[in-house]
Amino acid sequence: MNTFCLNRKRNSYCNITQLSLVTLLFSLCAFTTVCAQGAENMILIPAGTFTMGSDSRAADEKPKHKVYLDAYHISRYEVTNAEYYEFWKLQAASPEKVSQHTPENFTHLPQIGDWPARAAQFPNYPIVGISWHDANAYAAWKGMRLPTEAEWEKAARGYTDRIWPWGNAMEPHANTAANDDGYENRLAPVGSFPKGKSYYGVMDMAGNVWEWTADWYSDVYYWSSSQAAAKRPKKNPTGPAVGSWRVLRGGSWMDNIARCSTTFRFYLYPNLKTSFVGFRLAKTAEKISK
Ligand SMILES: [Ca+2]
Ligand SMILES: [Ca+2]
Repeated sequence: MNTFCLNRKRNSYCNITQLSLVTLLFSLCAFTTVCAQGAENMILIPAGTFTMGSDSRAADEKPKHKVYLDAYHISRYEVTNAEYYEFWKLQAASPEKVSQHTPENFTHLPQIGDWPARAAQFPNYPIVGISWHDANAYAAWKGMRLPTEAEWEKAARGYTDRIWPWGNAMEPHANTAANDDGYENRLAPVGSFPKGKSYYGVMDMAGNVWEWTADWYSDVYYWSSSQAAAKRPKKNPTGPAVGSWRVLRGGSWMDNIARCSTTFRFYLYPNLKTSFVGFRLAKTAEKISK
């Protein structure tokens, strides 16, 4: 793991102007070979069937049913401020675009801060204050996409039926609203909870920031998938065809641990920019022809 890109300490270049400060950051980053979304930090999730949903939790998570997914990659970490800054600064040639993809400021939350200063101040913290559209634009720029809801859930729970990415015990292995996780009422740098990694090694799938997925939300999606699965498990489902809200998964620093489970489903209007929503990337694995 790259120590610069995942350094937990705040840097102290406070007397330099915002832009030169951020430029300095990325000059340094260029000398390193690994940032959070480097190729080695895209985790291959093998093809196969997994169990989606839960029989014992919220109504929209029911019932358990089988879903088949082709192999895909998902990013080990939530996308960081430093990474998003690389994308954002390239929009500078178009005032319309730079405005469109500028994260929301959180002056009242100094632990998150204003953009772009926070890209240098907190480079390894997850990007927040971005809409679903911003997340999509970033993913496309990286040649990737957002995970589907099914891809997100498989990466979080593996082939087991884990309630949380690490298992079924309610332990402080995630940045939630609890006071015992080391990050009280604030974000944590990505990858701060190695004991909370999923079966596949994906980090922060519980807590820290909610993560936009590609899918529209429907409260009967799991039920309708289960009806189809009774004949044959759905293959690479992409969610409802239409909707008003996009699905978010995993819970955040503002949520109790129950909402950070591997099956809990949340949703927001896609144009909302909040202090508790970020995203991670996915990419379909290339098929090797014989
Ligand atoms: Ca916390
Ligand atoms: Ca998360």
